[in-house]
Amino acid sequence: MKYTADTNLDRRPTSIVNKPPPCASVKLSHPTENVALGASPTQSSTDEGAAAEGANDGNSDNDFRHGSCSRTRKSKNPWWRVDLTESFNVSDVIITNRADCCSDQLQGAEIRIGDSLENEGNSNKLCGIADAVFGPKLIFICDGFIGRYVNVIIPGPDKILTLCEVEIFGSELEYLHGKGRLDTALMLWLYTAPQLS
Ligand SMILES: [Ca+2]
Repeated sequence: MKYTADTNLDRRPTSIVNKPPPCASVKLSHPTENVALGASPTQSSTDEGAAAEGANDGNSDNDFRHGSCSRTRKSKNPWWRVDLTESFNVSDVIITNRADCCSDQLQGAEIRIGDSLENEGNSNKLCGIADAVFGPKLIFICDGFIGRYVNVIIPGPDKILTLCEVEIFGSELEYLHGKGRLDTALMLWLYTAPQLS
């Protein structure tokens, strides 16, 4: 299983970022950034006006009453999905659970990642299951998962899916296999090449 309960709320590593040299006019994107920000979300139903957008609005306020969480109606197999518009190499997914009450409702939530919309994306590859919800944040390590769609689903009847934030860290495939590598090589050359007079 690739799920861990949260321990460090500010755990995003920064050491993996290759800080661009000051000479660079070449833009090198952060190899892992929250790609859920600005992406288009949807969910199986909406309860209490808590739209899908609450789960990726960049606000991790975990008090549902403050209006920055998504929530479905009590239903069978409720799900939330975000469309990243292109496939990303996902490294990890961090869910902020609601903390004002009902945190255990997230028990059994699954993270699924892939490029298919079959079964609303809920049949895509399984990254992890929240089978022990006891922290304010749930961290799913999904290294090696590639997909355009990231789903959170709670299988079973009479479930409510509330998500105060879903952060998805990953990098463009282009970065790994093409442009990014070229940019890096160019930057290194610019940084290390002798000054031309
Ligand atoms: Ca939010």
